[in-house]
Amino acid sequence: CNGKVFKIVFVLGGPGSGKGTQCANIVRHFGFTHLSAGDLLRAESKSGSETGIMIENMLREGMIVPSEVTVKLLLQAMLESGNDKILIDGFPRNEENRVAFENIAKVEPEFVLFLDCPQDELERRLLNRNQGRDDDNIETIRKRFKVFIESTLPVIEFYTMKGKVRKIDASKSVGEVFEDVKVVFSQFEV
Ligand code: UP5
Ligand code: MG
Repeated sequence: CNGKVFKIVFVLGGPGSGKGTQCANIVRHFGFTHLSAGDLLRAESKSGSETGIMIENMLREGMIVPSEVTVKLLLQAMLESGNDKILIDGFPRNEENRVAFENIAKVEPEFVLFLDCPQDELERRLLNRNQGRDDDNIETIRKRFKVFIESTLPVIEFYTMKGKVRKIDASKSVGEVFEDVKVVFSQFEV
C-alpha cells in the first residue's frame, strides 16, 4: 500500500458486540489507529453526493455497501493516519470485501479479533444505545443480524481456517472483555 507496511487487525462481531467500545480501549493501551468502516460510511453518506445517498439507503436497510466505496475510504484513512498499526472495525463484512481489500491494499491482517456475543444481548444493547443512528430500530437491527450471520460469519470462518482468529466472549462487562482483549494484544509484539 504505497510502499508503507501496515500492521492490520480486523475487529469483527455482530452489531452491538462492542467493536467501537473495545477499539477505543485498544487505541489507548496499544497505540493503534482505529478506523470504523461504518463511521467512515456514515460520514460519507452526509456528503450529499450520489454515492452518499446510495450509502445512506443501504445503511438504513442494513445492507453491505460495495467494497469499491468502503475500501477507498479505508485506504485513504490509513494513509492519512500516519500510523502503521491500524484497527479496522466492522470490515470485511463479506467475501467480496475481503478479496477486494487483499487485492488492493496487498496486505493480510495480523489477526482477527472476533467479539462473540449472543443475539438477545446484542439486541438489548442496540435498543438502549440512543445515539440517533438510523439503523438502530428493531426492523433494521434484525436485518443487520441476518446479514452478519449470512455474510460475515463466513469471513470469520475463512480466517479461522488460517489460524488467525482470536475469539473473545463479548457478553461480559466492558472491563472484563477488555481484560481478555489485552491478553490477545499483549501476545502480539509490534
Ligand atoms: N456496550 C458495548 N460493550 C458492552 C458490554 N460489554 N456490556 C454492555 N454494554 C456494552 O456498543 C454498542 C452498545 O453496547 C453501546 O451502547 C455500548 O455502550 C454498549 P458498540 O461498541 O457501539 O458496538 P459495535 O459492535 O461497534 O456496534 P455497531 O452498532 O457499531 O455495529 P455494527 O456492526 O452494526 O455497525 P457498523 O457501524 O460497523 O456498520 C453499520 C452499517 O454500515 C452496516 O449495517 C452496513 O450497512 C454498513 N457497513 C458496510 O456496508 N460495510 C462495512 O464495511 C461496514 C459497515
Ligand atoms: Mg461500531
